[in-house]
Amino acid sequence: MAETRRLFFALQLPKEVQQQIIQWRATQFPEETGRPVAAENLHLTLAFLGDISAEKQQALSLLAGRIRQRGFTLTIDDAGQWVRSNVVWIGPRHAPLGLIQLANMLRAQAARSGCYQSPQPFHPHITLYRNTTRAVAIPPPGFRWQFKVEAFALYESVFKQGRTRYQQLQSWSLSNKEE
Ligand code: 2AM
Repeated sequence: MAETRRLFFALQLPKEVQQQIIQWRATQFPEETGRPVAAENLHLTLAFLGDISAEKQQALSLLAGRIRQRGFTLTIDDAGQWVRSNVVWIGPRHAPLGLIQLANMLRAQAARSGCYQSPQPFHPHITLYRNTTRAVAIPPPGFRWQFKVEAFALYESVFKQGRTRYQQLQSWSLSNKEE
């Protein structure tokens, strides 16, 4: 069988925002909340591709490189828990149009290339904890991180020595002018 890799398109968070989020997380949630996602793994998924071949990866990279879109500002000011997938997340209360357009484009390209896409609407989020088996108290509104998004990237999910790491394989700039 041809070798496959587990891939997804995502936005990387600025390093300082990753650090601020994990510091805030430590003050807001008790230790038993779940399995915390490591700072360097915090990201916002745009389109999940699943386990795909090198050929399909190449085709999807080519299509991603043809996307012409301006950058946008992202504000992270919402949080919640999904009981079905056992995660606690943060995300934007109002997703910018640029984010929705980018994710929809990548998801449509993925679907046309045969990568299953969930029929659920895109809900932009950054997973903070996994394996949250109990109800978690969500911090009240008031927290906020804001940053410019000027690129998106293709990541591989690598599981090694009991740990998952998201490795950036390729990235594309969004045009400099903000929308
Ligand atoms: P999650 O954080 O909500 O679990 C790498 O695994 C990234 O792809 C994560 O952001 C994860 O989202 C997302 N992901 C994993 N499996 C997925 C699936 N079946 N459908 C959509 N996104 C998925």
